[in-house]
Amino acid sequence: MIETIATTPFEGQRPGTSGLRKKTPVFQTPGYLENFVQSIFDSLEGFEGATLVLGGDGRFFNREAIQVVLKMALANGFGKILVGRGGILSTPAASHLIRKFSAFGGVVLSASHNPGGPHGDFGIKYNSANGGPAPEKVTEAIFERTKAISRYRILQTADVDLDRTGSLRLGPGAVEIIDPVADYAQLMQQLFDFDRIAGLFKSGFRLRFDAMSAVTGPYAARIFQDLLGAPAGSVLNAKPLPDFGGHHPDPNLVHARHLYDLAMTADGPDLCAASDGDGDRNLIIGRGRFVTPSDSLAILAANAHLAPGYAGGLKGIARSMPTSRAADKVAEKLGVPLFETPTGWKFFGNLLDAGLATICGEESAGTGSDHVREKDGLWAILLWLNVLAVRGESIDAIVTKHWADYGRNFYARYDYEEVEADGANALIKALRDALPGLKGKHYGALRIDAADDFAYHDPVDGSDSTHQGIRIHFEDGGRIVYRLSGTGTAGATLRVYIERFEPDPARQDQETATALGDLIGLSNEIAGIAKFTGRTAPSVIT
Ligand code: VG1
Ligand code: CO
Repeated sequence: MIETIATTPFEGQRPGTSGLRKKTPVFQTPGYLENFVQSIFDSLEGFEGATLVLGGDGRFFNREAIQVVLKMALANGFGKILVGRGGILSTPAASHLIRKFSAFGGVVLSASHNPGGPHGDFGIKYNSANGGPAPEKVTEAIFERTKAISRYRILQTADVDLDRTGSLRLGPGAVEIIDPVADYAQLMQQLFDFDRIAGLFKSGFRLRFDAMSAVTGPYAARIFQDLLGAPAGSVLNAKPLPDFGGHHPDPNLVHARHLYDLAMTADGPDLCAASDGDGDRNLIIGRGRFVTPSDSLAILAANAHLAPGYAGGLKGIARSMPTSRAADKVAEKLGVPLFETPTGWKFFGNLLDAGLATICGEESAGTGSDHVREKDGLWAILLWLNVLAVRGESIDAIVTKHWADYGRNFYARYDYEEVEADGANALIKALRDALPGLKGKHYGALRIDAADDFAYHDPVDGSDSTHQGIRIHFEDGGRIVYRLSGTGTAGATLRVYIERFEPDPARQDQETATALGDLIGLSNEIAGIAKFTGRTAPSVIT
């Protein structure tokens, strides 16, 4: 039976960079999840009888939320809900299923790389029929709706057994529970040379992939160990746990430090890798060589043609604005366009749909291609494996050769987490106000060449997104970017992105902190970080 339940709006249900993210107890507030889900459905048109893909990263409250969303989706008129067994779907796998089964869209429950658990974070986002995160036009409509909502619809029925695959009728529609891995694994087999990669493992190549007790475990175990023959033990923490086993599933040098330490030992694995809570990020560390996500994007773009799925070459490369410009050099050499978009995968969707770009990436450990409409952690690792299998060289050798050919973009991101929102907003405002006077200013040997507040004009749908981050360019090719995070759930997080180009191979092996030293100091001076935030050091450097 379909029930209509009266409700009143909750404040602050505005989706950020990637959906709505809040502390778990907020989502557990009666009506909170329901209001947002109803607002999604109220903002969509024409889904009567259509299919909705539904899954999440397995974190605490995932199963309960899955039950609510599927009962609401059926009550609102969807015909069929395709759910990953156990409520599990990685973000890229959900994107693939939406496309493969021509679903109307999908709901992904995840707070990605944020910690889970009763005191951690929870999140939800809507993806459109192309498999990608809903564009700003839709997320803003959802937000408007949350402010006016007065009722939601839900099916009154017993919970569905999420652990048994198969179809069942439920109320006016149907639910189908599917293996979360099978379709995704099949797609990977189409894109990459699995025989060749299996040969690499047979020859003794050693991989350590840490699923961090989050969603990628079942995918990685099936693909790396069962299909490609990597020995048991290659995949660590493979069981998704509601609290991620206490791990913070953010694949960076802080939370995956143990992988870095392992990769830096003389007899360490050839490749250490990890993904995040929902499986869309990737960390790549070769023996003796950490690969920055920006470099990884550039190197994968330069070598993608070595994998069967990209043998025809790339149509274009897209990167988010703060991502280093290493990929620009590759696009230039390949003679393909380079697109610079605001932060967040939703801005790549149009470019991919229109066939303008093939590979996309972000400095935040996100890389992907037109195979889905999300970034894809395991895809990036498989493309690396395919490249390694063909080239027969180490990661270190491939990276250093790439720098010698294209130059090196030294790069670091400084995050000042959970600072007071007022101070952070004031800092950005002060920078914005100072912009007109910055050009031509000298700081020691450095001179500002250009400075602006990044705005993006989407070449496909003509939409404009303004205030996407303060960019300061220096005459020698260096750059500092400032923006506020749109994924946090407490206070504000200031991100400072620092980059310098080094064309001379003799100077490419410096420590990043040394190569960027003067710019790092300057990033404080120009923005008054200590003054506005009270912080003299970042919380995390990646
Ligand atoms: C961060 C990253 C951004 C990424 C987003 C979602 O956003 O900087 O590049 O797309 O997270 O990633 P922000 O607004 O906090 O800087 V995921 O893996 O959390 O869905
Ligand atoms: Co993620």
